[in-house]
Amino acid sequence: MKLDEVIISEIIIKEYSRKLIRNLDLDVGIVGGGPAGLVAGYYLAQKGFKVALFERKLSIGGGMWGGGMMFNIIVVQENALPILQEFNINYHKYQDNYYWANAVEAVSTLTSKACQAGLEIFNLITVEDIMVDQNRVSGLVLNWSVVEMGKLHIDPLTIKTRYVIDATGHPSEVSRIVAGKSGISLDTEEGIVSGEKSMNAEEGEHFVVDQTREVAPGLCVAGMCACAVSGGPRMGPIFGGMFLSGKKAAELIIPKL
Ligand code: 48H
Repeated sequence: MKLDEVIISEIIIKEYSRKLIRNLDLDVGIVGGGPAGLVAGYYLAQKGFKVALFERKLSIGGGMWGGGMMFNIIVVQENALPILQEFNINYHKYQDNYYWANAVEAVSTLTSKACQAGLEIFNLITVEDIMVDQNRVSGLVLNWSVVEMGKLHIDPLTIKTRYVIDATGHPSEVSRIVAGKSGISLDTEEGIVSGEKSMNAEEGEHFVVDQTREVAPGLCVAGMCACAVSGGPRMGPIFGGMFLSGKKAAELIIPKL
């Protein structure tokens, strides 16, 4: 049978529109498709929650593709190995407590397993604002990333969420929006994003997991964003803390849904 170009277009337009409509009202909306967001999405989807992840860029994976300084190897410490095992990501021992994995395999496998668990991923979409209802974060305001890049004056669309996970990494974009314009103070000393501190791998890796928490009603932070919001150190290209933080975010939210 001859292939019809218009049917191909029709499938894409209809099925993407259906996917978008299915996700207008979510249990959890995750902002950012780095390691923390992907791991959180996997564990939430696996438990059957309606969860979608929005990523500004074309590619999912955030800062993990490039390992350290574009050497595409990641380092993972012992206590995060169960997560690599859960995803079936290969790893190798370097010495006690230092393991390494292929960054490309890690990103692609996390992404694949999260999709297969039921996480809906929307790339090329930027979260530009949030919705607030009765002093609680209640939704996300979305626009195409090219609208932002092209500085086009085009109004966004919105989706409802019971919880939002800010997994936007170093810039902690959603938390900054909440602190800056929603009228809700963050649960930090100053009520705003405290700001990330200089590098300390040992402290940073503990801090990121400890400070994965609900920082405002309806808003949980995970990954590098948790360090930035609560004022912890960065840790460089060791990724165990990002994986553990993503898992903790899912575990914190699940009993509240
Ligand atoms: C849609 C957005 C928006 C937005 C940002 O940076 P990431 O990889 O974040 P984590 O926390 O999962 O992992 C951090 C890790 O990659 C890292 O940078 C480490 C360990 N650094 C240590 C150090 O010392 O430097 O991913 C965040 C993602 C990115 O892909 C952004 O494009 C995306 O979030 N994003 N997506 N709407 N408003 N803001």
